[in-house]
Amino acid sequence: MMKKLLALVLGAGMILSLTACGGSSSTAATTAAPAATEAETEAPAETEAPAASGEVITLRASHSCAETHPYHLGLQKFAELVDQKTNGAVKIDIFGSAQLGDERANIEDLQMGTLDIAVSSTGPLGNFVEDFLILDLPFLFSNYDHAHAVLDGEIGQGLIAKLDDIGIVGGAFWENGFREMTNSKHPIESAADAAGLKLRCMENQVHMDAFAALGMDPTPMAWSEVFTALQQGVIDGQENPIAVIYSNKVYEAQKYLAITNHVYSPSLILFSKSVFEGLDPAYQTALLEAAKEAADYERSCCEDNESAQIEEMKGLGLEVTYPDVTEFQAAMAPVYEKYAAQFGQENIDAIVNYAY
Ligand code: EAX
Repeated sequence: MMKKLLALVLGAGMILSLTACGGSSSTAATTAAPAATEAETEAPAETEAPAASGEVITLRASHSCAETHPYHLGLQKFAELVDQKTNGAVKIDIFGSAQLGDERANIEDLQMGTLDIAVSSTGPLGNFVEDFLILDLPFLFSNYDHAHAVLDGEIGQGLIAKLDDIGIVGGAFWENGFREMTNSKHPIESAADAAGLKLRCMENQVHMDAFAALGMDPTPMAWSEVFTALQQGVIDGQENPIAVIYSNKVYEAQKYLAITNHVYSPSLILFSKSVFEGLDPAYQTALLEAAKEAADYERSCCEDNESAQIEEMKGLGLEVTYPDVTEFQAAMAPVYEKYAAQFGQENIDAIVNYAY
């Protein structure tokens, strides 16, 4: 089974096509937002049900990546769809680069109702809903199709339903992507080369256990602090999907990129339950429909440019290696043993063997 995963994971890493994001995304939704009324300029972003007067409702959406990253492009598409579905009654203001806080802080603010919408990787979610941690097991997903089938099917939708218990409405699974390793010390050609590196990781216990199993020094850190920490040499490296490495210019602070595809990282578009339930039911439906309809576009923005972005970063001086991940997978045995006891082997097998 694990060998099948290896072949498919490497296949996923090698055959990504060079096509642009599916369709163009309008920036209208983020530039034509109506002049904020007195009430809107007085944050917090708590949003009440629409007044009979047809007043425009403006919801604030946060994410932690650059404005060229698929999270931002996906939110622009989402805003366009919401505008269409509500005949202009609901506008989305998008705040990228962690202007409204990092992913974990955004999740807390959604719970409190002080933030309306956030796009976040599922990495921090395991601190709020432990069941999400199963998705972070290394080499769990064989390729993008496998991941999408699991997440958009009963397993993923079952996890989304659990967000209700923590005051959040899950809109839909979007994508972060297969995660790769960068560092400033030396090329990673084997698992032995990874050992000893001080690697920034997300605030996620499964990731920390996985990198420790490789003999690395996992250092959890909010994403907005990483670039400076890399520049200062506080950490040797980090790991993220190509779209994050490229759009956040991580290559300017790193010398080496290893294509390991060691974890598939989903993301989610999330709504504050208190804000969502305060909206007209028709607007609630519009938000959920738009979240799902924007998913394919956002995923294509992650996947379709990976090869071209890798080539461009090579041209900018990044040295790229393609290590044999068999050793990396073998090192994960104790991590799988630990989490089989926590999540249930049958639940891990259900994902690994999911028909797609
Ligand atoms: O969600 O924290 C991370 O490494 C995330 O992958 C990134 O912020 C995109």
